[in-house]
Amino acid sequence: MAGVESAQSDVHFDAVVVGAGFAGLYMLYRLRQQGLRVRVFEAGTGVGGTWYWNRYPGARCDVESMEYSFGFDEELQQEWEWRERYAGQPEILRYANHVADRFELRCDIELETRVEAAHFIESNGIWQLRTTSENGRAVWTAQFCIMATGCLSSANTPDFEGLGDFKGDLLHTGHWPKEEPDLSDRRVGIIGTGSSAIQAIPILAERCGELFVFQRTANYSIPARNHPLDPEEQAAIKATYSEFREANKRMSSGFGSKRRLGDRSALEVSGKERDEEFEQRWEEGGFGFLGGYTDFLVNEDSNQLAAEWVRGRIREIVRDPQVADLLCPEQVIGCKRICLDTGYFETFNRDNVHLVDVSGTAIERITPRGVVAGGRGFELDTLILATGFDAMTGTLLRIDVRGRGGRTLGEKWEEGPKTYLGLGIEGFPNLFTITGPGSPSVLTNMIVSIEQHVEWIDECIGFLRLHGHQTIEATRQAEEEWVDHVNGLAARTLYPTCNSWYLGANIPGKPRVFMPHIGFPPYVEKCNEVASRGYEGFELGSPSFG
Ligand code: NA7
Repeated sequence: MAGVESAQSDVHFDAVVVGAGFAGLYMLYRLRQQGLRVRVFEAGTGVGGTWYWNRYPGARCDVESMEYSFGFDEELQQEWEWRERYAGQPEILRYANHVADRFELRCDIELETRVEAAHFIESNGIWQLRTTSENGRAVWTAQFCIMATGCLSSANTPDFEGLGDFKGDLLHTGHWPKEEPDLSDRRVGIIGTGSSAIQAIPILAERCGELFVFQRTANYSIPARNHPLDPEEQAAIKATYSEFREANKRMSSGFGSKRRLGDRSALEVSGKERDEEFEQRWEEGGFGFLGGYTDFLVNEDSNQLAAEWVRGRIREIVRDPQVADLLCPEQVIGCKRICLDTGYFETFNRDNVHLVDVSGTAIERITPRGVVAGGRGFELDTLILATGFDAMTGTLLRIDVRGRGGRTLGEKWEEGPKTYLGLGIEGFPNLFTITGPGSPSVLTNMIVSIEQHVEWIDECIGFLRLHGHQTIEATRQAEEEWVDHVNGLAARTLYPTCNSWYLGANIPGKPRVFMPHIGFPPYVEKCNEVASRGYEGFELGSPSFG
């Protein structure tokens, strides 16, 4: 990037943060507390990250609101009143804005500013970033570059033949317009049946004329049983909020400590006992459904018992047996992230909802007037892509990130992402990734993982400054061992058995590598150990950079 290298820096900061979602907001807050000059760049017109972009009808968090919220500030967690068991997108976005206002963060955030490139300049050991905004291009420099770019922030638009020719309204759940599109009496098609589609479909079906759901893979979904939060229940949690947060951090996924966890294999109990357990958990709703037994994600026989039980429920709910069959997933349950819904399967009993199976035939092409699939044409006024994200690495790789010797991150990650702890990358000194690949991130309550990473990075930078180190960089050996460790954990589970976005399998050509680290508590222990040993596995540069 000779252009950037030769360009004059507009302003120099101690640290730049890319993204103003929850990770970027908290990172800014922490670094400012230790006196750093920080600038955050955000492509959106507002803060909130994933909750800014994903405003499709029905968008809702699948982790309960009393848990999916910051715990770093006692006053903040006491004053904010959540309205529902699972908060909807508008409420979470209000919360993100409240955090930005409450801690006066906005003055250090550049909105509508996209980071195009981030290059490490070896001669003076700084990062140089190129941004574009309405005001044109700008160049910034900083000692530390922190990627708070989120795990699900690069929307995936499949390369459907003829997509550009479609004459109706084309929407993507991950880039939903701020002004709600009018769907009344319209013929609407939605491609995809992942979490976004499963949340949106029941609402779209009520709003539109006819709804055509193009399904490639049926998905498991458990009722969310969302409901207004009982003020007494909320007050009870708040009375011992810190203890509640700590209990959640001891859970493998960083949430769900309220729910009872089973301590046996599903194969060790009678069919009757298992049915009762499933029934009770189905009625409770939420991810706790798979918590009754210990081995669903490691033992295929055990997994099949849960999978078959859910398929039974789908067949009970959906009146047309052929439609019900198509809606019954075949893969391991929990292998793809389980969805939580409100009336998803029931929606297929409506006369205006049509399920189109594209598992064998694929979407053939998009025409100016609709979709052709399985040799049939479907005329549509609106086409919605609910086709997910280039998860965990997509956003980082869309930025022209270059480390030592001008090596691009794309080159470094050609065979899949390689990081140390999901926090640092060999060859990219002073670059941190919040909830990067190789960390628990998407297998946990994201806010808990964000807090843990932000605090670790903040303390690390504090340590470097205190001891006069100019740089920190993961060693190749530590990184290789970490990648092997993360792969090894996944290989012992059923996760690699299906085409999930955890594996990158939803994106054609993406290396098939299981990206998140399984298990939050041992991960945190490792991070703390690394720090307490003077950042073991990292090389710390001396004050005179060379
Ligand atoms: P997901 O879960 O990745 O779902 C995307 C859906 O789109 C899924 O059903 C895909 O089918 C389908 N898809 C993707 N590409 C195609 C093509 N080319 N043809 C047909 N169908 C396609 O994304 P979401 O946005 O729903 O959810 C992402 C996460 O956000 C979710 O896990 C929560 O954590 C929140 P496939 O299954 O690949 O056959």
